[in-house]
Amino acid sequence: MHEETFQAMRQSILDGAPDHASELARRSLALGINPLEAINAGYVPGMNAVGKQYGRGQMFLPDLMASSEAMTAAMAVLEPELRKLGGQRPTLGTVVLGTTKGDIHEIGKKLVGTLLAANGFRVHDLGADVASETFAAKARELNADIVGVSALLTTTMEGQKKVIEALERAGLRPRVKVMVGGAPVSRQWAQEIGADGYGKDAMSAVALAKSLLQVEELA
Ligand code: B12
Repeated sequence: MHEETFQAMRQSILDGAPDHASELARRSLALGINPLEAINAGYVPGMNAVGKQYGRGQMFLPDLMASSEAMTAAMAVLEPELRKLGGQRPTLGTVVLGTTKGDIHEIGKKLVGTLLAANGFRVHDLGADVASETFAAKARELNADIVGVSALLTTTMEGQKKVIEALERAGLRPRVKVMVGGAPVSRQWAQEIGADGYGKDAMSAVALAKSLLQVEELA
């Protein structure tokens, strides 16, 4: 129904145009488009297309950065609306979230945090390029139920394993569940490193967090 708007959103990411991306986000809210649908049908496909073009050598690092700025601009408009969907629900559990050491990608991880918060989780986002010991220290401090670790580079996936090891050293496993995600991460990798679960996107991350804590699916 809103295909034209979604197409314009995809294009604003490909063009690396932050002002246009945020303008479209505002317009979509005015049209009554669900912010999550705008992200999933509009902006994320744009990021995926950018990733493919960069991988094929058809786009370069400055283009990648401009596209990520456009994505961040759109998210800045949509995030507060997503959070509102969470309302005043009781807290389902505490999640400590971050991207592994050496990895500065955080758009997807932020989206995971926003949706978890919108679904009633208390989320503490450590940001990107986070040392494994920092995950463990924060999990202890907040008495976290779940630690979520993002990695977007094949070279930083190993950091997810290091977080699990840091939690073990701190005596927090298996009480604290670990979920992992990020474009190069798979269910098989999650099993290999002894994580409790893998989420392919932000929606699955919410379902996974609920199932790890055995929380009933809320309507
Ligand atoms: C945007 C981007 C950047 C931005 C990041 C800006 C930022 N603040 O985040 C900038 C320009 C800075 C960047 C830099 C680099 N990038 Co980059 N980047 C991307 C790009 C195009 C999109 C990533 C993105 O935001 N996707 C959109 C979000 C919504 O999706 P997502 O991140 O996958 O997250 C979803 C799921 O994975 C999941 N998820 C994510 N985290 C978690 C965590 C948990 C717990 C769970 C359950 C789920 C989950 O849910 C999310 C929401 O649905 C990807 C290509 C791609 N398609 O992935 C390349 C890509 C990841 N980058 C790549 C590279 C090579 C780099 C650089 C090394 C480039 C360079 N030469 O310097 C640097 C790395 C610097 C560093 N040390 O980290 C490669 C990685 C190759 C590899 N396999 O290792 C990719 C795949 C591009 C390519 N095709 O070559 N990049």
